[in-house]
Amino acid sequence: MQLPNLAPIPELYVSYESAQKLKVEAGELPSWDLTPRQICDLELLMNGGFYPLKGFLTEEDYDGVVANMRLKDGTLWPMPINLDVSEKFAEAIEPGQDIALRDPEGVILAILSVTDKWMPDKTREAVGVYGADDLAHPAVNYLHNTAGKVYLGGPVTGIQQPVHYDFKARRDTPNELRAYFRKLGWRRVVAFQTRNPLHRAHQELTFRAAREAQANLLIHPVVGMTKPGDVDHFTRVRCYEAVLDKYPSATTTMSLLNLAMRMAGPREALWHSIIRKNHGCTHFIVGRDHAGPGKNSAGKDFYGPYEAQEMVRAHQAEVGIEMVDFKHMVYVQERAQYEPADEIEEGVTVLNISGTELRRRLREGLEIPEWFSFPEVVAELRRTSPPRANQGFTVFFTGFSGSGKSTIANALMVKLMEMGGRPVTLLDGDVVRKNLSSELGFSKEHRDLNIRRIGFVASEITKNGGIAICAPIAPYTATRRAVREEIEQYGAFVEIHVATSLEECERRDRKGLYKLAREGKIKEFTGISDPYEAPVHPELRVETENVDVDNCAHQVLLKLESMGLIRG
Ligand code: PPS
Repeated sequence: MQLPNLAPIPELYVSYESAQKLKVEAGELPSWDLTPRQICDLELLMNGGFYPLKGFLTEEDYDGVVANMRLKDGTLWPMPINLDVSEKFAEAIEPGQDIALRDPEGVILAILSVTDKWMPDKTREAVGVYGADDLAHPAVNYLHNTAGKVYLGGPVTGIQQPVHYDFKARRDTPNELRAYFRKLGWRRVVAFQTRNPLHRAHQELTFRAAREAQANLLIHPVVGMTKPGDVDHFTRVRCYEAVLDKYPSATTTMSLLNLAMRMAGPREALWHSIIRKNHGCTHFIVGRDHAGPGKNSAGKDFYGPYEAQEMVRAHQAEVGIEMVDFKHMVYVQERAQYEPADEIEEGVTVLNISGTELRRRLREGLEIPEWFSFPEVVAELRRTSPPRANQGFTVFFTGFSGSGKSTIANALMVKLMEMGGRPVTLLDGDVVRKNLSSELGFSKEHRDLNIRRIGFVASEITKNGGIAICAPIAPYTATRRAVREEIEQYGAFVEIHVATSLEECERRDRKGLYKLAREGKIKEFTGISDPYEAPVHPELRVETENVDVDNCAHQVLLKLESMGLIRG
């Protein structure tokens, strides 16, 4: 293998003087407020992390990437990097025009010279890039439910780096890392990509990988966007810092990568290896199920366990980085050390704690042994993930108008308040519409906005350790799912389908609304003239016909207890 070329990699930034001038001129341009994912992509485009890309993909490059991982000129590039925008914004934009790209505070980071504007076929993108058009894949879900409908492509002129206030000293551009390696004389560097806290097994496998490659080690965790539900990056970086002390500082360093992951398995592994090559690394560790998105909607893995390794191995020469395969390490009790699972003889006692088991132990406040992790890491994780019974959570009722949601939610609130311990807030459909959403009607757009607002408030309550009880109709699956994802970053989301049939709700007609809806006096009425998508897998379904309210609320309490959210 060739020694690395650690010369600076091309960046897309203009000089300081030009940037000042451009910033003033760009004030006149139409401007696009970047989404969190786009900010990550833009940062790596501008600093050379995505070299050789010079901007957001054009339509031809995008087509090539989706179909066969190649840009129009044949360069290997596995991941579409697009500027997705709303149809409304795109209406006023034509190829040939420049637009200013701004961060959420309105700071202009770059100018995009639009050469292409098109409506992508998202199903084709999902199948081509992620392997299936299945919403259980987080990136496919993002593609359909978060990303804008129109893509803009063209070269980017970088004005300034996105601003980070956290862990500044730990963030490096590709050129900063290249310069660091040059300075220390590190000619061989093996990169370890991670989105999880590091435990003893990781330390052992990275040691071994570095030894095998006779290389220095770069711990290169992703702090941009990872898989929904992952440990937040603040906690992780504190954990990494604790573990870093266990490595020899002469041969190991750590740097944070502001990448927005897609969880695209094999394609993602290849993309990661190109990014590491750009950061001056010569070797890259790829494990079993690298960047795996979990199970598909049929309960099967999206990718085979070794597909990512096969993909990187097949392209390593072209990329110019060597793959080091990540051994699955297990603890051998008799020898009190970690060893690769495939090298262990029969008859010895092998110990292992899976990610799921670790989360369970944290959730339930159970012991996490020292052979598994470092006490500093465990203490840090416990600080952020107190046992479930002390965490905030959201109970989200959904069902037809008049199904009994509000009544059960009220009873539940009183019961939880009687138990004490955490503040309880009820976000009832009717009450929310009088306050938070008073200007909204019942179109799909307005209902979604209403539910998103409820979700936002509930996620804040959950994050801060309270209990949020929501009781809107929430007729759309995708919106409920988006709210679930937002809340699950901070605590449990317990969806309760109040499954009273439409006939029963109409028979009860407690507010007289069904009659009016039948007469056409209320338009877009759920169940009568507007859809209701019943949840397929709610945490609990309650029937209210022939069951009293107290009993329904009690069923919810039992569910919360079985999930460890309240103590019995
Ligand atoms: S949604 O779809 O989740 O945004 O609806 P939500 O905020 O829960 O509001 C539902 C309450 O508004 C009253 N109402 C209607 N419901 C459904 N469709 C139409 N067109 C409509 N117009 C008014 C109704 O009283 C609902 O209250 P609940 O408590 O569900 O009976």
